[in-house]
Amino acid sequence: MLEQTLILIKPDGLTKSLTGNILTRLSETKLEIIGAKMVRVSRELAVEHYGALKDEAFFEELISYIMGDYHKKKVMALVYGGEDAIQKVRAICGKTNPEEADSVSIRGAYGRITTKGVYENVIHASANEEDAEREIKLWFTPEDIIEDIYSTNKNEKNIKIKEWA
Ligand code: DAT
Ligand code: MG
Repeated sequence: MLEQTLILIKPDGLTKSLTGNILTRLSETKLEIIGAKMVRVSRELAVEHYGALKDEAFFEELISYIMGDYHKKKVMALVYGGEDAIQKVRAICGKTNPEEADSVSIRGAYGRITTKGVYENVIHASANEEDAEREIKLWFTPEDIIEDIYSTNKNEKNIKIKEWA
């Protein structure tokens, strides 16, 4: 099935200069990059993204980690699209726990668990279709993405946006 999936190169991935390595690994999937940007993650965005985990003991550490409190304060957000994009990307990322992830997967090769118990697993990838749609709509506007799979509305309102001076 034609799908889109959200990928985040997390702050540890950027601090460790792994962007090139991770994008090279992802290119093995033969999927297309259809959106890409650098994001400074606000607490609101972090909490919304990981909302399903809010009752977990590790939640606050997870929010600090994705906001870049332990690394560079930035994340690279990408949307990849193509046949079975969600599973193809998840497979190459490896398991959530970097110690359990296959050692040739991205998380297995580059991730670690800190002494505080934070899974620094360098990459996020949407887990299923429902998460993918929610996450893509959270991190990107339709204008940021070069191929629509979700329906959009034409905005007739005159919204103030920043423009180059
Ligand atoms: P995934 O990122 O593989 O979709 P998830 O959605 O269950 O995994 O969890 C989101 C993130 O939360 C995960 O990338 C790392 C962190 N996390 C999950 N389980 C954890 C645990 N038991 N201890 C510490 N961090 C955990
Ligand atoms: Mg998940």
